[in-house]
Amino acid sequence: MAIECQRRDLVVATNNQHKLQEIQSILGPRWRILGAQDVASGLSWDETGTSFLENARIKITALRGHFKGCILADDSGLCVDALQGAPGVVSSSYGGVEGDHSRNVARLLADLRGVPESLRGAHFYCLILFSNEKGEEKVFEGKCNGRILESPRGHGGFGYDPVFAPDGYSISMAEMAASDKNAISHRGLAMNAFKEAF
Ligand code: ITT
Repeated sequence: MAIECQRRDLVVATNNQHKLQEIQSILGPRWRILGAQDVASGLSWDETGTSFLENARIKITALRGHFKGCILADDSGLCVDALQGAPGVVSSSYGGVEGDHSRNVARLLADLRGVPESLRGAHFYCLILFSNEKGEEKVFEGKCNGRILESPRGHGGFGYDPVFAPDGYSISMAEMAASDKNAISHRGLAMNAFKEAF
């Protein structure tokens, strides 16, 4: 499918401000990134899908009734080997409260208490679903391998960044400069594939 989009406005179907900032910084000034609240104040959706793709489609569908142009949805999460891929698609509510990053991290560390470093492998995964004004879709993916630390480190990024050390690094993602995170992150890789498609 040849992707066509006449405008440089891109609405991202997210209510996560950190994601919006990362996406704006990865795509650069050629694009004006708007969030869900910019086109449909108060809009929310239930992420009831059993896969990243299903959840991304739920986000696009929720926004499509409010915006006819190009929409992009990011569904992402952390998959931990020792937890058989959990929290995965429920990463944002793992600690019991949707979007509460501190609770999510606390539950993850509790689940992994006593698990040695060699068994703390994990990866971040990001699926980007793009829908143009004709409703044509394309998927982009990115993955970042690493391991879960014993305790939180750093204040950058969001979500599980303070407890995730990417492969080849001794620091957490929350200790990295934003540009360094974007160069290796699941979202950075997926968004760069998206960028190349235009
Ligand atoms: P939207 O649904 O509004 O986009 P969300 O934060 O709920 O925002 P997801 O449903 O995609 O987004 O859930 C992703 C969760 O995975 C997110 O809340 C974090 O807990 C975690 N996550 C995703 N990308 C991350 C990153 O780059 N660094 C740290 N944690 C991340």
